[in-house]
Amino acid sequence: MTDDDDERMEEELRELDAARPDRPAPRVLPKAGAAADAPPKHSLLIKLLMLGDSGVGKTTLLKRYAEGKFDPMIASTAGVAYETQYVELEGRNIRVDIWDTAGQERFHVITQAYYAGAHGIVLAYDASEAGETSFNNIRYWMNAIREHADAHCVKVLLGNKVDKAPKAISHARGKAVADEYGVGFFETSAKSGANVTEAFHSVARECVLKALAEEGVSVSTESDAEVLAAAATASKGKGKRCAVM
Ligand SMILES: Nc1nc2c(ncn2[C@@H]2O[C@H](COP(=O)(O)OP(=O)(O)O)[C@@H](O)[C@H]2O)c(=O)[nH]1
Ligand SMILES: [Mg+2]
Repeated sequence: MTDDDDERMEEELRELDAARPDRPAPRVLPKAGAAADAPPKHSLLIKLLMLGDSGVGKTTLLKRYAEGKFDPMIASTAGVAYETQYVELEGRNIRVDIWDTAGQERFHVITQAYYAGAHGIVLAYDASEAGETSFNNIRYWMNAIREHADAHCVKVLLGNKVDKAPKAISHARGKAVADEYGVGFFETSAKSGANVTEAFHSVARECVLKALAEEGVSVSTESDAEVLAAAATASKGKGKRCAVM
């Protein structure tokens, strides 16, 4: 790397730093149809984080989830740093804030502040032919998560761009890595929309169940009860990881 490269990188990092989640959150505009200045009431706030190599489709996935559309021009824009969704999960109105790494991942220098307070992490790789490196880097990201994020943070692995042929990373390979790390796994396409909502809701729901377990709220179905019991055991003696409001 030349001094020029160093300077350019530092400059770019300074700009990217402005989008860090520990900065005051930008005002969230109400979705179409919602009354201005009246965002839906929520009883739980969940913070999710998008991680993975540059180009795997994090920003596009977030756009697809939050706005229901595929925007092929997204890479040429500054990107979205933050999206808010209001969803009903487990009978509660949940506010889900999703932070996008907005370029930092190119330098693999995502700061600890970025991970701080995240209840859930959506880690993505590109399952198409161009994505082999992003798949191999899952280990790098898992190590970074172990180092910087809360130990009980919920994680989900996404093999994205499954619409794109030829596919290079099979479902079995993706699932094997997810199982190795004990995290959920979805094959997604931000282009077709396949599994995108399911993936985000799965991680958000697990965060909600953990939060409710910490509140001591009981739930009805057996599988929920199991998740709650596991979450309660895991969280014994730990601080709250979901803001209960
Ligand atoms: N075919 C296909 N292209 C995608 C998909 N998701 C993202 N892309 C494209 O991949 C490129 C990188 O996406 P972007 O969201 O900027 O990736 P990021 O760097 O991880 O945020 C863009 O050209 C997207 O249009 C997908 O599911 N299928
Ligand atoms: Mg991006």
